[in-house]
Amino acid sequence: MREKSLDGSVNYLLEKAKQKGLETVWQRSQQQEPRCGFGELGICCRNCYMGPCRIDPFGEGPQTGVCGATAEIIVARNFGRMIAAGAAAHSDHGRDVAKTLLLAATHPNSGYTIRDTVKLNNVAKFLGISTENRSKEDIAREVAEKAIENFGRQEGEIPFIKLAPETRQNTWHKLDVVPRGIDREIVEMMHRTHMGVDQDYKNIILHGARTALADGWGGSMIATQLQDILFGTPSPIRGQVNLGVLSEKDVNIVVHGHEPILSEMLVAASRDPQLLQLAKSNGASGIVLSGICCTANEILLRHGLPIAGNILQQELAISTGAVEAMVVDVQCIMPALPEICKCHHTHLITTSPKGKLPGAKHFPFTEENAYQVAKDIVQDAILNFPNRGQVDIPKEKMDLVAGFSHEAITYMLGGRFRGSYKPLNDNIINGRIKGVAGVVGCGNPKVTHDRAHVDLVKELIANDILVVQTGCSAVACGKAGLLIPEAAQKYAGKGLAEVCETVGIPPVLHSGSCVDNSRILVALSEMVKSGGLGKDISDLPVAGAAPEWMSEKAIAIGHYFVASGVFTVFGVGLPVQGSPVFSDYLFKELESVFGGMWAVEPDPGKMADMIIHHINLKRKKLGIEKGKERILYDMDMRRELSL
Ligand code: SF4
Ligand code: MSK
Repeated sequence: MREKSLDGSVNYLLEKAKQKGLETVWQRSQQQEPRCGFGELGICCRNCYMGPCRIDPFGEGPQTGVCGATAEIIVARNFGRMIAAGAAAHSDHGRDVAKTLLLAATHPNSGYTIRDTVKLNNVAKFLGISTENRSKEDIAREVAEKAIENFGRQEGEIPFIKLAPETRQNTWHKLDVVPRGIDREIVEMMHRTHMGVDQDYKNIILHGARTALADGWGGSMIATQLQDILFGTPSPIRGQVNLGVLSEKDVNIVVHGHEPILSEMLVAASRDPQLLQLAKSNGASGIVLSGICCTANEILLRHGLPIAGNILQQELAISTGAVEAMVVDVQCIMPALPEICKCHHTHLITTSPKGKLPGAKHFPFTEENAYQVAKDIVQDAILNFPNRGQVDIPKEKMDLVAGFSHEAITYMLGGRFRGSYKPLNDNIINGRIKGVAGVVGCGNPKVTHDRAHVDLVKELIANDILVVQTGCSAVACGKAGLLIPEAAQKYAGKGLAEVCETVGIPPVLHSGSCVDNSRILVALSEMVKSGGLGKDISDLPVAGAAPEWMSEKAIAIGHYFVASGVFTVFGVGLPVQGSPVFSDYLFKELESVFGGMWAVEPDPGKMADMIIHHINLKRKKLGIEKGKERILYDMDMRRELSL
């Protein structure tokens, strides 16, 4: 039988859960076998009630739905709706961050402050907002208002596309896919895919690009940029990862979901002296705040707080019996959590009006009452500590370094005065680094947990490809010990290891949460602007991958990478394969439209081969396939240059 996880702590707790008769995502996944083939291939439609309809993939049964929709129309509509849902999730996150920035700017007692004024000024200047002789609050107010405008705008263009190289912007203009307003593109996708509207799969996927770009260069970009202003731009920081970060002697609060608006306040509340005293008087040594999923990445990047695990570990964290409260907001929270909490003392706490769970305690969290609610939640967890029963925390935990924002990478590569991507480009040109791959995305119980992430990344770095990560993929590789500088010597090829050692970075850079994929877009744009590697993102020797994806957000991310010119490979499978016409379009023809295209390959070894082949092809096109022997600038030489 296929092993459930690469992670020993997961296999251990799964065995324990089985003995206790607890059900987890793995059992439920097995119960779904054999899965509906029509659904897996994307060829079922229930967009109207003349259906549901399905296409026979073997060509013997119906080849159209009742309305006459063909396989390619059905698949394209389903794909378009996944993009819309993913873009909506990221963008609604961005909207809440923009509203929080506005609150911080206009209500000094809200508990939120503006931590990064350098970033505030940079974003303000980019948006054409004057910063001369103005208070940071005044500037932040205008930045927030301008950001909020992007959601409801009907005409015009979202401003952040101007961060992309000019050639890329021209492609988008020619194709007429520059997003106007974020909400507008999502609504239009839902309209186009309603029964009887857009019947041209190529046209649907073009609007899919506009919708996805509204996420990557819009909603997600706003979330990342404004979170940095509010909570600080990440820079390299040490932390720890895996279920072993849960503490036997402390109150464990696990925060799970996506938006740092909540977790930042919980961080502050967990350090409140009165609450720490209360923890002690209830028999605990202190309070440990850790995270699951992208909220975990947010608190790690900005505070060095530990990560308990990625998406598939949410139930297992509770099954340790050591979690007093799991506090959730939005996205990736399994509806199964209340059931597993019933067998333990853990309080499941919801906080968002958008995400409630029957059986959970609800603490209504608004940006205006944030700190008080965070304190109430921490107090609730502390008072639950004496109810703890038997505790079984696996030993596994691993050190990691995270926090590689675009700004941090610039600084590390070029120093304070000459920060730029030029040293990276130089090392790509001289062949020490062959290229860059973004490896991101979720976990999926259909495949061995963490294995595809780790195997793929190991093979890429062994072949001198620098890896940039976000989301649950970064957590998987963190657990496997790939996010420490020492990993360069152990796993990376000679050239990459040399560069990592000189600069002092791991061969795998953790850049943040799912919305922080926008950091990768900015990094790619900077690589183009730094020169020597072509004029467009599609010229760069780079690729993207989501080896264990499951979320609609991953589809939106995949499509904005493709529309930005990046070759992007997904593992597990893709619900488009029921239409050979549509699959051919995504996997072959789309490259002639965007310079980037989709691919699907569940085997991580083959996925690595595809990425390496693609990167080599791009190197050849750039005329750098052999790599010119260039001087590698070490820190001293760069310092000299800066003087
Ligand atoms: Fe069937 Fe067409 Fe209705 Fe879809 S939109 S359910 S294919 S009739
Ligand atoms: S949390 S979207 S499972 S990466 Fe961003 Fe992880 Fe995927 Fe959720």
